[in-house]
Amino acid sequence: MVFRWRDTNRFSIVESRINDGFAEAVRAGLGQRPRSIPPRFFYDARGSELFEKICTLPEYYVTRTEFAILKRYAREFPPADTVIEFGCGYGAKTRLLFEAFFRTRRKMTFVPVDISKRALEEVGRYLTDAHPGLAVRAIRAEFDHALQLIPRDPSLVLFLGSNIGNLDHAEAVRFLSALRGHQVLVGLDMQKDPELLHAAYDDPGGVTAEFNLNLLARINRELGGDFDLGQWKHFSFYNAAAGRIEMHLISKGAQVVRVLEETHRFEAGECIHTENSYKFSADQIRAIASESGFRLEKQWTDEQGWFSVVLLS
Ligand code: AVI
Repeated sequence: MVFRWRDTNRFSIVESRINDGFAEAVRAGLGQRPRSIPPRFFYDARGSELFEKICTLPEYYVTRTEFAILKRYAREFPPADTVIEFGCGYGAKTRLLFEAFFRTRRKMTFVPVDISKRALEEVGRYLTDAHPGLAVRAIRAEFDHALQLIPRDPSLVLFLGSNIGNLDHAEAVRFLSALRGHQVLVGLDMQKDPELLHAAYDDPGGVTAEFNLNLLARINRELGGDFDLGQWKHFSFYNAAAGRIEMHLISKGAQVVRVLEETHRFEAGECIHTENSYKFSADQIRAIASESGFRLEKQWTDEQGWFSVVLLS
């Protein structure tokens, strides 16, 4: 008999307020100076696909470095009846972690949070198939909104993949503060040679450029915009003073764009700021932990010190 995970009671999915506010964010972001659109809007179906591709690029050391740390130290992570994960994606890390968790446990609940329904279903299918003692209660929602939907019982929360790096300091503290009472495993990208950072966010094959430009394509698709993608250029650089990679879209020439029945004029070289990706120092990690009301329990890193996984409790 073919195992049909959908027929079991071990997988459920709730969806809530997906892509709430895209039109409002674009209208506000293009209306302000400097112009900016929050990075959470990168992830429509095409954007999620491109991000998966970025994760496999040789230049994007982030994914494989974190994966190696998780693989090496998974047995040291604290056991919990319930594991919640913000941003599970297609779950390669999660699969690895549950292999380790189920060495010592027979029953667990997993609450993955993501905006991609396909990703949640794939993770759910794989994990319930692999672990008969696992129930998956997926939440399809933006992270901020999902904070109100996750279980309150003390759980292990996974916030991996340097997702915390896309929040500024105040946002990161606010997000982590809302998780007090749980133990939180956070993956943070460390400050390092800017050459490595530049390559990771501007790969020669142009995948990151396409990922960035897809935001304009998405505005065209969903909000009836008329951005000419050939007139825009991906630009990223490491802002050492702020400790972050910045991604921008730069107008190649003077142009007029219509979005949501409004006209926007761009001069050559004018840009739209689309993402910050913070890179951390040991001191900054300690500061974020204590400002959020957590103790920095443990820290694991790779041999080069490029990436850290920390346990906050
Ligand atoms: C999802 N996030 C952690 C990625 C990062 O590295 O900031 C998004 C990304 N942007 C460009 N490349 C990858």
